[in-house]
Amino acid sequence: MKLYCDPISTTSRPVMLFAAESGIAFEREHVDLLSDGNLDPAYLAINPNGVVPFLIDGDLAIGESMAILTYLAQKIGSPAYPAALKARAKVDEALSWFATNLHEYFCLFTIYPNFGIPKGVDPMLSQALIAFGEEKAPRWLKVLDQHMIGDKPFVCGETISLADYLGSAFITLGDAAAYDFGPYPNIRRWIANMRALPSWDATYAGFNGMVAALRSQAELPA
Ligand SMILES: N[C@@H](CCC(=O)N[C@@H](CS)C(=O)NCC(=O)O)C(=O)O
Repeated sequence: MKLYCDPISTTSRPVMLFAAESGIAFEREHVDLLSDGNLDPAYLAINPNGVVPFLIDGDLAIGESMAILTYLAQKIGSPAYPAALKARAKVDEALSWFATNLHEYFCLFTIYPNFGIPKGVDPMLSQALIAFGEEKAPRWLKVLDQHMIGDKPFVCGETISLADYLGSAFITLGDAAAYDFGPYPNIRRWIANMRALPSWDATYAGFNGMVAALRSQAELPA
């Protein structure tokens, strides 16, 4: 298997972390987003979307972090994607929620525009998006904190699921903008559980380096 990815990519890290925690071995091909490696014609020939992650497994070529996660989990029979119908439906629900409601309002509106993403966005529009996100994201963060996590260690219960791998990458993106998770104690406890995973530090090292650089540029607290 070959995984095209970049550790600074928020959708690559869940796949990299899940694979590392599950003992899934693959050849890792670094697609350097900072130098537009995703737009290199050689990579576009593999994945015309020009985004990461992207997985090749024999005759299967597949993108989309959620699809890659569920494929890998089913391939190895991982308990992180439970076989029981109703338990699996709850993991699917949380995956979809993270990839839509949370990703849009928190990542796309609140955090990314701080760093000129999407590329070429007008700075005035960025400021408007950030203001909109800061007003609206708490609605979803409250649901995550109080209802989805509540007093449980993980989003879908007592044990880790694919939703935790995906969701924690979106939430920790907030580190790049020093987002204040003070009002969300259950989110903070959950993220601490995720950070305690044996493969977290190695998987997140590239991202943490980028966060430190962004914070010093923006003169945010370390
Ligand atoms: N829905 C896709 C999104 C993939 C995606 O947009 N990845 C970003 C990095 S987090 C990327 O490669 N961006 C490059 C670009 O948009 O040019 C997934 O979940 O895998």
